[in-house]
Amino acid sequence: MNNDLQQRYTFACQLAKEAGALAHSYQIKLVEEGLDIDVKGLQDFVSVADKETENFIRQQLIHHYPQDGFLGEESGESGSSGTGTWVVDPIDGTTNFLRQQPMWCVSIAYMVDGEPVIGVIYDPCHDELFSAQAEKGAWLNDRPLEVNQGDNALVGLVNLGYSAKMPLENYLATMTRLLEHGIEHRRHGSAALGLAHVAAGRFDGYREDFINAWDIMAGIAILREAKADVSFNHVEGGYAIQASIPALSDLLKG
Ligand code: LIP
Repeated sequence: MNNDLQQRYTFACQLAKEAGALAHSYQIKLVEEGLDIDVKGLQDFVSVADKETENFIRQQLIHHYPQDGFLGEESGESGSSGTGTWVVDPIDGTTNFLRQQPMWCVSIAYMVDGEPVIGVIYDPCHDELFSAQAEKGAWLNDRPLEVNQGDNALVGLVNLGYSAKMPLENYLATMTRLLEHGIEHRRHGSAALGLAHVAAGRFDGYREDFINAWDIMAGIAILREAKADVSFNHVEGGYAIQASIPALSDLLKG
């Protein structure tokens, strides 16, 4: 299985970059030609770019790994998960993408027995590939990643996500608690990229109280290999996620 996992990891890294180039080409066309956009819900959009990028990823995976299952944000579940399941968000940070902003990425995870064992997050706007394979370390392009293991976060900066599916009070309480402890926050609108940036040391933590599997599973695989504190649990219809340097875990959790 390890050899198969290594082959899947190498394949997923290349696939994420190809899919990222395709999505980026749509974003460039967006400026000149516009895109058909559907509204899935409050602040929840999907465009032909999301659908075509996910279709490209799914077709490549079905061709090379027909025995694997697939779960994508736009097309749902397909195939059997006898060996494992690919979990894909073709464009995470869709709202940013559609407003021609750079904070978006392609997120591809491979899960076995309910656990992410491969995580690949590609940011085409900065040509940054965040990746990990279980027990093989986390990487940003060719640089190994490990989060700050110290017990004093010199300058605390966290990235928060918000979903209208959770009470606004929870989000406001988290922001208030952090600010009262002198911890600054940002909100970029891409969970996958936010999680990858924690692994890269650009943030000390990420928290979102309602999120989907395709937004977080690649980031969880990467953060575990980067020795972050990672916790995620089922909530009705999705997950809650928190990941941070050890020094911030308790404060971020509240
Ligand atoms: C987004 C997440 C973000 C969340 C947004 C949205 P999408 O994913 O990455 O963290 O707050 O509501 O779910 O829709 O851009 O793939």
